[in-house]
Amino acid sequence: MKKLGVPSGAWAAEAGHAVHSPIDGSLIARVALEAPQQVAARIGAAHRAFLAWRQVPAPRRGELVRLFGDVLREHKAALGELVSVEAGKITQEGLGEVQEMIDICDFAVGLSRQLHGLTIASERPGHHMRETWHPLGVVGVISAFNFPVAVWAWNAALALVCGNAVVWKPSEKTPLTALACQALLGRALAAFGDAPAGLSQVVIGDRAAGEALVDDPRVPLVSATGSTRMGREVGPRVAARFGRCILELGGNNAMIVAPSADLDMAVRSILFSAVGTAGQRCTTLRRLIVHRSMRDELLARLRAAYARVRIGDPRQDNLVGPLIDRAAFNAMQEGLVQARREGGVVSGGERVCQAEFPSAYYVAPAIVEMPGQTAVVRHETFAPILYVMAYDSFDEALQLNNEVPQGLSSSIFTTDLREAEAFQSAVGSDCGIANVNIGTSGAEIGGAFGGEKETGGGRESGSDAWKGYMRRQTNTVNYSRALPLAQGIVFD
Ligand code: UN1
Repeated sequence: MKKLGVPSGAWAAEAGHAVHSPIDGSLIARVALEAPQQVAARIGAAHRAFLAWRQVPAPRRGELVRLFGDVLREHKAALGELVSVEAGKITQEGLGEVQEMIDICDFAVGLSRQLHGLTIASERPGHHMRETWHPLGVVGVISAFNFPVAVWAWNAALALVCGNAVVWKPSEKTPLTALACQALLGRALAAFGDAPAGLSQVVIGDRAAGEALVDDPRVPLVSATGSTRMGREVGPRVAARFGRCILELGGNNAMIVAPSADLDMAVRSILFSAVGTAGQRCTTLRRLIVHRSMRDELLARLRAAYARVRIGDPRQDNLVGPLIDRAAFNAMQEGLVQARREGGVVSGGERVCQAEFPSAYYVAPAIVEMPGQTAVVRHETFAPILYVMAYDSFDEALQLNNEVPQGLSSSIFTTDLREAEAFQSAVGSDCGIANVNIGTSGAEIGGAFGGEKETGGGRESGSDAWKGYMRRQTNTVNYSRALPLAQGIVFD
């Protein structure tokens, strides 16, 4: 592709990588793509910034993130709107995504006065042991189109208070929101005053730029969000140079609806989880495992709820906006064809709003009754398709929940305490997230976010996920005048 003679991210009419709005398919910008050498230069600058930043006391680093949270509060509406324009999210969800950024900033500020280590009892007299957490280095962040700003913020807010620099490669589908975030962080940096230059960088680039980030030994941690296919490439490449990865890959999230479930709550919850963000969250509800005795009633209520869902321009009063692009639409249609072939009965799924938006891809969310958990159900199709399967025993429901390759989010609707606890026990759901009486999506930042199996095993956001962004050091200090060896070894 022809390179623009202007800095990356600059708007230009004549050349560069085209950015389209999924709302109407229109061209909204062209951005220059950076070559691998430019990525390497950014990593070098970020590394230099890290060498200074790691010496700044953590609570002072927290002040930068506090200022960033303030800037985000001030510009929440504008950034939320840009998320709608570039990623197609409805206004509420665009705003919600920015709120998630603000929340993680608050969390990280508190964390900046903690970053707790341990003191450990030594077996030797006159010795003490402790565990210390140190800054790690440059953190590479690779993010997907569906959470174009929040996922970066989860990583960046923690990485910055942990004393690291950040190099971010956003999805090629959403470079504008990334540049906006970088500009907003720039305001916080200006207010902060003396942060080292180059602490936070954005790389607008294609696959080659991503590879340059993944392969660079100056990047000890790569936090990558996207498809399992992407993770299968990134993971081994980072491991080959003994780097560390936080992988947030595909989800194929299920909800069990048990005989004792509160159906009113279940229906509302299914609706948000399955059709919210047009089915393009990694936590989207894709599999509904419903007790056979409730199946017909739940399906009838769901169909009624689906029929009322307003689909259209995400900036208007609608609940479902567009799919990101034509490829997403095609993948959805292929999924539905395969589902029919495997015995599924499909309702919905067709293209809508075509007259108003001939170059955009709006769909009616689909409900697919399946005879069992066939191949298509075990595969994550990033679109609003809800597969419905019946179960007879709780064990069978649990087995269906667990027998897919992905392991991100799961939930059960039940008022039976035994089922609720069993679902969250060691022999229950095998997912990173297991909820009771709420849906699979819409996690708060306070908990660790991530999943098992093909979801990649990484944890981001709350709890002690910050430890993934630091290096652990074990310290043993001898304050005696003797030199005892561990394990009682005598060596003289
Ligand atoms: C994602 O879809 O990539 O739980 C992240 C949720 C959000 C994050 C989803 N807090 O739906």
